[in-house]
Amino acid sequence: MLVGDSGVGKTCLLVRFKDGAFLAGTFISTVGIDFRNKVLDVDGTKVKLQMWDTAGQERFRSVTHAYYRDAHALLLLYDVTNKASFDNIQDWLSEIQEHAQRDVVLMLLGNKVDSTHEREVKREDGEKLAKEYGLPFMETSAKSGLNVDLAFTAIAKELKQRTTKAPSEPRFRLHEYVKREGRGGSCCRP
Ligand SMILES: Nc1nc2c(ncn2[C@@H]2O[C@H](COP(=O)(O)OP(=O)(O)OP(=O)(O)O)[C@@H](O)[C@H]2O)c(=O)[nH]1
Ligand SMILES: [Mg+2]
Repeated sequence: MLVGDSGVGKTCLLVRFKDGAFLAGTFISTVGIDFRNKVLDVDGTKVKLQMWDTAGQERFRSVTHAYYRDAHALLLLYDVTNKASFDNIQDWLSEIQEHAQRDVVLMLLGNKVDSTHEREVKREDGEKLAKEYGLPFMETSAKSGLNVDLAFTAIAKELKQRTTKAPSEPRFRLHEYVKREGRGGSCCRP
């Protein structure tokens, strides 16, 4: 399930992952909740992801609350070109704490990193917040596709191992995977 302020790019991120395209043009705000499916091959096993795209607008909050309880994973988004969406992450985390399962897989994403000139939230600030709450974190772009497949694949891997892992298999480590595979880091990747 994707959550976060209206306009941060939840629908675009999902469309990028599902169809490999970017919805340019006018912004059509999601009403209530939309469902999309995609079957992924995760290490040789087919995993069907049912993805719930929620409306960020306040007036739909009571509709979306009802879905938290059934979500196995949450992608919490902010927009790196909109400081307010980042400041609201704490409120979203409270919502999640109140409505979601305690063991829900949670990941923080800073979207729209392609808009370098309009950036208002530094990568380090995202990292710091994620660390504070113990969340895996990545910066993404629905426009360029940066880290989009990776975010969903990481979630799929984590969910798959939660349901099917044999005791002899090495444990999948979501934090480390995201850190290792994520692009656009301060280290050596472009
Ligand atoms: N530059 C850039 N623009 C983006 C990106 N992702 C989304 N946008 C733009 O941001 C606007 C909002 O995107 P949506 O995906 O519809 O936002 P949302 O989070 O689904 O909003 P709600 O449905 O209202 O909650 C659109 O005009 C998109 O074109 C991105 O990665 N880069
Ligand atoms: Mg939307």
